[in-house]
Amino acid sequence: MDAAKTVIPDLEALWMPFTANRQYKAAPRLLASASGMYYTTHDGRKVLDGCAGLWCVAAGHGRKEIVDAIAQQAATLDYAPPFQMGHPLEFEAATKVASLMPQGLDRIFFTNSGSESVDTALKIALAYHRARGEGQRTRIIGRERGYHGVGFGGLGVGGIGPNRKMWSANVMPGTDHLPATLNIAEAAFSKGQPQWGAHLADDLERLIALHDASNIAAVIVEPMAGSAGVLIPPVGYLEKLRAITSKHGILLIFDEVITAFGRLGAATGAERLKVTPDLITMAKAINNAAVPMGAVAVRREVHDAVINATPQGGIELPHGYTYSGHPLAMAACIATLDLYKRDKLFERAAELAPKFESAVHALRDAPHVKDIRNLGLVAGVELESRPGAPGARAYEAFLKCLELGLLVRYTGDILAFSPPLIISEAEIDQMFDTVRRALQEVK
Ligand code: PXG
Repeated sequence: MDAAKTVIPDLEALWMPFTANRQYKAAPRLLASASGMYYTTHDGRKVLDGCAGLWCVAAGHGRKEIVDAIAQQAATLDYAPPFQMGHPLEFEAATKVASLMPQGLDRIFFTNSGSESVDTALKIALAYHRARGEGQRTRIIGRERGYHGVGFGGLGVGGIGPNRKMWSANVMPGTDHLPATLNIAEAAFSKGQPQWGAHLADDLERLIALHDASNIAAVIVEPMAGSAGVLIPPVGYLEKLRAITSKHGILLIFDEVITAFGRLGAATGAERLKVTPDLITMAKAINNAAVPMGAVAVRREVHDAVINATPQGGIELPHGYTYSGHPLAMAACIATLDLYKRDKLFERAAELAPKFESAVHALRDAPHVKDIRNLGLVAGVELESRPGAPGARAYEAFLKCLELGLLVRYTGDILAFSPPLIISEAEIDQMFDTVRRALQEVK
């Protein structure tokens, strides 16, 4: 096919994000096209997408309904300024997104990425307390190993050391961190939510005693932490966080950039895990990643408090982006949410989850496997690190999988799986059979 003849372009000008630039450019890996469950590489090889791009292409690639909606919108209204002006699709999209959120979280702010959604949510939390005359509530609690994007706010509440290190003195101050919930010694090879670990939420009481509740605005956690290596919330843990935050007037923010829109077998992680926060951040699958887009869903009382604190005619929240509510992103969002509903993809994810769970846990006896964790259509396989070379084994497994026709994600020595929700049972087997073969070949 033509793709096989694609010439590799000059690679030098592009500074690639979160990439070992020199290593990559010495042996580049390019994707040329995608359809359904598969990418095609620049040299014409078909690769099964084991990670929905980057946890985002939930409906699979190149869906005609979404492509057509974007093309039609580009020809109708390419752009509209979002400040003091509006266009119909952004209101329609907000209503549709709101209809999928837990009850009460029905006010929607649009952004262009997960990082922007996080910083927006943090700003709204601070604005809310200020509006209520509690402007001293400024501290925000995150969690170790949490990933909340790369803005200075998200870095501040984030808990991934290497991401913070370079900017240590500049990340948002006034934070503190709960402990991460992963404990392999206690909960290795748990299927779904681990039984061990709910007590880790009690650390929030310790932080409240330290900082005083009157100074704390919000707690932000991923209901299931993806980026740092698939950390599943222990049974009862999120419930405790909810109870403690409510008791102390602290807002609870779920960062659902990965978990919203079907990944866990429901519209949101909140719905799947039966704990309702006050704000939810989203991006990625909100429009199948077809156009950059994010959103924040806000509990109505939080929204109303901020809106009503400013006199009529005043701008209630001095915040927003040139591309908030971008017409192409909105068109893609509406088409995507319609597709999820028509094809019952959230239900499909829930139905496939037991098969996915047994297939990934069958890798337990594969070489190097130290732990396996899963929830919905997400799984993490943690490998024993090679002595003196942390991360090397997972990187080699990633390369080997790619060679064998499977794209996976890796972080440290953890392989992460999050396929499009359209994956078939046969493709689930194909995916984990490939992983087994790759692990057998990795030293
Ligand atoms: N919050 C969460 C929970 C995320 O997973 C972001 C915020 C930031 O979103 P943007 O759109 O600004 O990138 C994310 C992003 C990985 C990986 O390898 C995951 C993300 C990004 C890059 C890599 O798991 N998630």
